[in-house]
Amino acid sequence: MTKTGKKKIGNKKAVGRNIGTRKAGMKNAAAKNIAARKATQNAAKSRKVVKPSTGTKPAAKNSTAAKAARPRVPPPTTRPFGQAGKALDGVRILDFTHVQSGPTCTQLLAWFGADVIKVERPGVGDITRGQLRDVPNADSLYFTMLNHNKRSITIDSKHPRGKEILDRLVRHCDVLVENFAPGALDRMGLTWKHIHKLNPRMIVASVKGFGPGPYEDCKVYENVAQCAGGSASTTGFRDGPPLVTGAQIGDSGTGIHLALGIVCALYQRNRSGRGQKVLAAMQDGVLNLCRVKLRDQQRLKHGPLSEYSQYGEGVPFGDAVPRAGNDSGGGQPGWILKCKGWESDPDAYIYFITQAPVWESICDLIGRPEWKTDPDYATPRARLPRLRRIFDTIEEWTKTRTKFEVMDICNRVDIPVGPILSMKEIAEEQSLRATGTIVEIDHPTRGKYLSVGNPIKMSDSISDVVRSPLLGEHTSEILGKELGYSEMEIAEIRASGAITAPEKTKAAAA
Ligand code: CAO
Repeated sequence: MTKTGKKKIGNKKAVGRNIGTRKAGMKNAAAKNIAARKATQNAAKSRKVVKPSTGTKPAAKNSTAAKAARPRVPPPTTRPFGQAGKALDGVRILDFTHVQSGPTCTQLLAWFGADVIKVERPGVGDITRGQLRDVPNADSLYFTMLNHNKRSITIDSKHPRGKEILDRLVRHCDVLVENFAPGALDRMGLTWKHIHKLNPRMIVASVKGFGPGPYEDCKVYENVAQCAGGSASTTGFRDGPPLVTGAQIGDSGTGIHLALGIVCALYQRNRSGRGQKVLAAMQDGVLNLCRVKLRDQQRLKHGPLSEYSQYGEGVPFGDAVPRAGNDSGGGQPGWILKCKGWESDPDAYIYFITQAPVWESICDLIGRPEWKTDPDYATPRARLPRLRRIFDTIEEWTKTRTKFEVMDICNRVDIPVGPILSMKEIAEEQSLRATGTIVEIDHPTRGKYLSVGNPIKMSDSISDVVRSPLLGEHTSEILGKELGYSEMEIAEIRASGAITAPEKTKAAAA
């Protein structure tokens, strides 16, 4: 516990948690959440508008000139916190995405209030609906967790009437988002030229595996991108093979990049009136997230990378950035250390950073006060060749405490540490529930499940998580209400096979 009685996770950040005191953690976190919301509300109420200086004598109060000079800033909303509408209200997305990268992007936009219309192949839908299924005949978690807050319409994009509906949707929407294999959108007839002719304001946003170049025609999945973007070669241990990471930096990471590109294109459209193409290549997205390793690649020319533990171990560097195990990516050495129970619990570990400003506290904590003045240990530079010995010594101490005890003790004296939380622990973490980062969703065919809510919190655009749509759930609604087809026309379209599964697909799916 801290002096104020709040539990902390990570340096300085107060977040309720800890298996043993989970309920208290939840109460603290929930109370904190409510208090933060109230504080923001009050701040909004008392916010003063600073008038720009005109350089002339201020006009008399309440004069017509003074009123005209007042900047037109809407008053703070009187609606309940976060209910003043959503950031992307009014933006319509024609969502042609599938699998993970594209759906991550459109789900984010939907959380911010965009109307996302997901187009799916009749009878089949996004392939992930049926992949990694845990509940028979229900949409998989793979699908449901990536497609919240969207509507689903089924359209055969290669059927003449399907093409006609798509043309109407292009006219109706602001953004088309897709992550098909290269060339697939063009083969559907939805070339940039065709789209731009129908709707010059439309933004066409794509995820592809690679940008223009030798690999531009390749199909790409997550791990291919992690390897081609430089992540795998720099992940893992020096004496082992390259490793991919569990964080989906290729798929979800690129989806997030694309979402930013779309919002920027919408902003630019306000000035230019035109749509534009937005491309996020997975290789580029991964590399962007690995930029510190390209930094290190260039530093190599000027000498060994002294913060990598191989430096202290006397292992020479080659001509490319090596895998650095659990070395800290920044200038403060860190490592993963065993905690009490590590023999049976694969996650009884903690990340421990020997941050220079708190070195003396670390020495006291681990019973090595003499290291505070010993010239071999007293300075960061002196410690670099001795990191292995230092971490082994710290580990002797961490092994006597649980990871949560280590965290509590270290945070009291500002030592940055992080427990290795299992997915089970995260799923049970009440403070994440209180902030809406972990949410429980009810689904008509699969029942209740946990999902990750919007990790980006905005005070005026709260993201409620709405269950993912069933395949084609909104087909009639979109055709009728959005696109203006009459009931008779919808019946004709249905009979044409443009929005329904061909008989053989139905039979195969059954
Ligand atoms: N009606 C009719 N046809 C449809 C349709 C619809 N509503 N929706 C899709 N299709 C068709 C496409 O037109 C395409 O047909 P053609 O090949 O005849 O043009 C076909 O379905 C398959 O599209 P695809 O090639 O994109 O799909 P795939 O399963 O073969 O490949 C993937 C999947 C992900 C490798 C590929 O889409 C890709 O490389 N995408 C770009 C990179 C990316 O986003 N990767 C991340 C995926 S998440 O891990």
